[in-house]
Order: sequence, then C-alpha cells, then structure tokens
Amino acid sequence: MIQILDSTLREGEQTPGVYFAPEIKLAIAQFLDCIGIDIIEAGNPAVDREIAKAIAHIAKAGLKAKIGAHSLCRKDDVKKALECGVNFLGIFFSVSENRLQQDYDIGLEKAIEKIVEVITYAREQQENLLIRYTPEDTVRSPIENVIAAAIAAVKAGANIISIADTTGYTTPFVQNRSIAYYVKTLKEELAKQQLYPQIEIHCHNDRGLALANALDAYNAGADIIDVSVMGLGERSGIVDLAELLINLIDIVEEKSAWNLSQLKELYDFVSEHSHISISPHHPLLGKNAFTHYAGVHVNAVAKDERLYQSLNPELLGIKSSLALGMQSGYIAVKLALKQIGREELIENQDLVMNIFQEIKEIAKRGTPIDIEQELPTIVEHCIVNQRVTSEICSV
Ligand code: HCA
Ligand code: CU
Repeated sequence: MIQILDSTLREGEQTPGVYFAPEIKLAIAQFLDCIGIDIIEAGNPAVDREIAKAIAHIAKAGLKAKIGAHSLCRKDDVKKALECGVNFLGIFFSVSENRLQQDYDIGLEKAIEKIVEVITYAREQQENLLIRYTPEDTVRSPIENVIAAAIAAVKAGANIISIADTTGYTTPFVQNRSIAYYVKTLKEELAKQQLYPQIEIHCHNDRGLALANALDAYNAGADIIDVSVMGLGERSGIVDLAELLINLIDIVEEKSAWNLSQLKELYDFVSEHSHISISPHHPLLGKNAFTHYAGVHVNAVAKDERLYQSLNPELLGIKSSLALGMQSGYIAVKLALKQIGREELIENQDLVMNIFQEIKEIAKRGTPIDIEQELPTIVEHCIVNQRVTSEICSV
C-alpha cells in the first residue's frame, strides 16, 4: 500500500511568509493523523529552537503517524533531530556534479564518505529509527552518482531512498527525464546488490507537473509520496495533498485508507494560518469546485449532479451549489429562490423574469453574486418595482 508523507510543517513552512506557531503545528499534525497520513515531516530542528520544540511536542502527542525531522548531512544536526524524540529522520546531501563542485567543493568519493558517516552515526543512536537519505536534486544528478550514494546509504543503515525533483525538472513520458525512470532504475540497481529500501519521491511544481510526476512515480513502483496541504513549499511548492489523495483513491486497492472528510477543515485551517487563500477553482476545496453556473449546466445538475460532476462532494463533506450571473438561465433563479426560502415567488413569472434581468445587470460588475447575502435584497427590490409598475398601470 502506498504511503503518504506530508511535509506541510517542513517544506510548507519554506513558503515565503509562512510561519506556523507551535500550537498551530500540533493542530495540523492532528488533522493529518486523522486523515491517515503515514509520516508527518515536522521540520528541521537546526533552523530554530522553537521549531525543535514544536517537533518534540508533536512527537510526544501520541499520533499514529511517524513523526519526522529533516536534517542536513551533519552529525550535530542529526543529534539535534534525535533529541526531539522523532522516529523518522530525513538526511539530505546532493551528489549532482554542479553541487559537489560549486557548493561543497568535494568529489563524489568524499561526499559518499560523509553520507555514510552521518547515517552510520544516526543508526548507532537509534536502532528502530526510520532513516531516509535524499540525494537532493536527484533527477539532475548523474544516475551513477545517485546509485553509488544510495547503495552506500542503505548499507550504512538507511531504510528509505528519496528521489527529489528539487527544481521541478522531470516530465512524464520523456525517456531519462521522467521520475519513473529514476524509480525503476534505482530499484533495479539496488536489487542487484540485494538491497531493498523503500523508494520515496518528492516532486516540485515548477512546471506544473508535480502531481503528474507523482502519479508517474506511483505507477513505476514508488512506495512513499511527499505532499503538503495546498501544495505549499519553496517557489511553486510540491504535490497538493488533496489532489493526490483524490486521484489515488481511484487506483489503490484499499479505498478506505484515507478519511477525506477532514480535508476541508484542514485546508481552511492552513489557509487561515498561512494567510494564503485557496484559489476558487482549486480542485476539491476551491469555492467553485462543486459550483455550477452556466444555464445548460444548472439545468442538467438540477436533474442529476453527476451529469456535470465526476466526483462526489459528499466524500469531502461538501454539498454542490449554484452560482448566479450573466451565464445563468431562468431555472437557476428559481433554484436560488428556493435556496433562500422564497419558493412561493416561483409562480410569479414576471417577477422571476425581472430578478433574472437584474442579476444579469449586477453581473456586469465582474464579481460573484452571493445568493444568501445579496439575492434577498435583489428580490425585495424587484417586488417593489413590480408593485410600483402595476400601480402606475392601474391609474
Ligand atoms: C530542501 C530541499 C528538498 C529536500 C527533500 C528531502 C528538495 O528544501 O531542503 O530532503 O527529501 O526539494 O530536494 O525539499
Ligand atoms: Cu523540496
């Protein structure tokens, strides 16, 4: 069964401007646990003392999920991470030629020595620790370097190797540039050495392909997929948790693995505390995700929602809705009147037509018309107008 690692608290907090206070982090972790997330990457304790404390707090909260810390490939940092009481540790160190030369100024051999030294140290500290090694920027690194580093890391005690598409470079179907190629090659090469670590993937969204790449990797046999709430993360972020789960439930065998009904509350909570709004057309959780608007659509869904919905919003505890505006048909006005409890007006054809015309005029301001807030006023206005018109006519 595929496992999900959520990194809202680590990668997500690397979104410019985002800061989650420790109690907010704990609440997010509790939501994630409730949804059925397997691993919660809670932060890098070396960044700040407060982050270390928040991780320790989450690690003690008695959640079912594994709680992870992120760490540079340094013994000191690993020590700090383990002091937080985590049962998962992610260590990253790139073996790309550019990084080795321009940043670290060492050769591959030295790099591998360092990786082995730090992983061995972590393993010595904690026998049952899940250790992940990530050759950062994996997919722009020579595959031979990645294989050599991965073999050495697993021999030193790593349980998981993560393929990081750090810059959102991969693209499905392109030979040697797809994440699937990395998943398959790494699995094959490690198996040749009788090594069978789990393979994780971490896809950035720079080209808008994070989700497509994650599904490509799943198809190629990845064991763990990294996500974050709202896809938060550096630059364009990573795979969006809700978008991944809704796609996986159609293809994984154990369909009841995740409790999707918690997603809406979690997304609203993270949106509020990250001060980043959820775009109206965000799949599943955007305001418009289950809202029908144009006349033809509304007429059809009034008979059966499935005519314009392939997803059931009830899975998320959401109800589908209706929007009013320039594209609306006459039927939408009747349905909206029902919605605000003015069903008795539906028989008044002239009034409904007037409301319909007024809605079209208001729509020209170019912002949504709120049915609950605005329609009652529009209705009253049209009733008054109708009365005045009929009085003038009767004089
Ligand atoms: C980072 C980079 C990282 C690391 C992923 C990992 C990436 O922000 O430190 O350690 O598995 O995208 O490569 O997020
Ligand atoms: Cu990343």
